Amino acid sequence: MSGENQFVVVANRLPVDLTTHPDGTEEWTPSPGGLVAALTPVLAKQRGCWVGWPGVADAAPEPFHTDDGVLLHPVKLTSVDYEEFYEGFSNATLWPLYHDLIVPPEYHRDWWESYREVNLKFAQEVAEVAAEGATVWVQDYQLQLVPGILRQTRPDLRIGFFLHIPFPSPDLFRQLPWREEIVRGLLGADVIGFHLKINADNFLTLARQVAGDTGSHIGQPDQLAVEGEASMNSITATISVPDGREVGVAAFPISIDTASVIAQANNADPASIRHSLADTETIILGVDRLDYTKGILQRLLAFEELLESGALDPNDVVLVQVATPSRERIEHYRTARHAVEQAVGRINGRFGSIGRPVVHYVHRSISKDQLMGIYAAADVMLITAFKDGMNLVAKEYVACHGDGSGALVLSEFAGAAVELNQAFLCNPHDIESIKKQLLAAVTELRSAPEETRERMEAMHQQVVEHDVEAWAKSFLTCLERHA
Ligand code: ADQ
Repeated sequence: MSGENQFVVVANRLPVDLTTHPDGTEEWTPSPGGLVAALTPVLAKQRGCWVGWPGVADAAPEPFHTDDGVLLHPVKLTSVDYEEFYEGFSNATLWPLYHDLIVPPEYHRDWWESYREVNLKFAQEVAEVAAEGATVWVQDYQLQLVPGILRQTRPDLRIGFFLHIPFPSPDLFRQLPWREEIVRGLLGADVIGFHLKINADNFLTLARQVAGDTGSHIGQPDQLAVEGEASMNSITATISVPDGREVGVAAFPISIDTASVIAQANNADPASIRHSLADTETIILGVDRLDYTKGILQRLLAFEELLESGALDPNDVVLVQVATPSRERIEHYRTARHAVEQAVGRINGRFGSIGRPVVHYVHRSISKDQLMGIYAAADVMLITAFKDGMNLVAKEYVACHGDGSGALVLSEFAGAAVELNQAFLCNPHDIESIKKQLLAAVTELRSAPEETRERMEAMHQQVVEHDVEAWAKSFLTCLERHA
């Protein structure tokens, strides 16, 4: 069983969602999130095949080509798959576990069974479309068993795996009742990539524990042997597995399509956005999927306290919060949204005036052009994620400020803080730290703009030199050399 495609990406979601309108007509719209933003330009360049779910349960559209020449190959998920595999095991078990238990993960055997079955389904679809000897790049936490299944069914393939979210410390990961199966699934790949060295180190430590190399042995002795230390963009650490392969493990920090973000920002009209915000002196911006990991409430509370104490004047600051709807049927997401919307209402009630809210809240997806315009108009980007694999929003913002304008307040716990370390770094678990760094950014912009300019120029240079094409090339070159 093999197909014709030499390069296949498999991800939970296709880069487009199938939307059915009330009159029954169907339309494909871009799907949200960082993985799609990063991989779309890579696939277009390779003219590859993208295997993924079309965003609605029980739909099985035919494969088709995009305008960029990418073949989209939809995988059908039933509504039970959606509940148990997607909302359940992926987003209520793995997501909180991998984000350091910001909310408690739930462990249910039914969800695990569904995760296994759906991973099998994805692997079967890949096996059908991938040519003999093709390169298959498996994406993210929803599909961690796919490398292992493909290794069994299609040993001819070259298999890479990339995790877009953090990999937790082994002490947390060990909570997972199906920890050994997940590790074995990942070890089906030739190369396993993470954003940061710390994530790769966590995985290597875990593999040592599975192998029984340490005091805290977690499974059957598995004839694994771990060699070397993880590094960035090259394979210097390997895990020997029982079938004789050496699996490479490394960090590959993801990035954005910097040139196209810059082009979109250059076409934007930030003056008209500023004007629609009453030409307020300082525009502060938040852009996130509405997810409890992103710390949106904490940022609103910090802003509120700065208004309350008089450190910020509601006449010359405004906070724009774009919060894209996400995973809305999961309880912790509904609770997070409720808390955010309550805070927005309260802050506007306390500090806004008629026709002049102090917080502008948008709870929907907006076009990339609009988003780039808002980035370009914003004076301060405020990112307060409790934990984030990378955070592409931070990189998009600095890409839009090649003129050195603007300031970035960035959580220490976002992967992006490793590369964008000239930002005003804050601890989102500490409201005083968010307040301090937000105020420092606003004050420096107003009183020492040349210093803010230096920071922004350095960060802009970083994203110009390290774009998503470089990221993909780095991963795929390692995969080619190592497999
Ligand atoms: P996400 O958690 O989705 O990604 P992020 O990296 O910030 O987070 O990417 C969000 C993307 O969605 C950005 O490209 C942004 O422009 C876009 N976006 C957000 N709100 C939008 C809106 N309202 N309208 C249109 N577009 C919007 C996951 C991980 C991250 C990791 C990425 C990539 O959680 O840590 O950086 O994958 O690996």
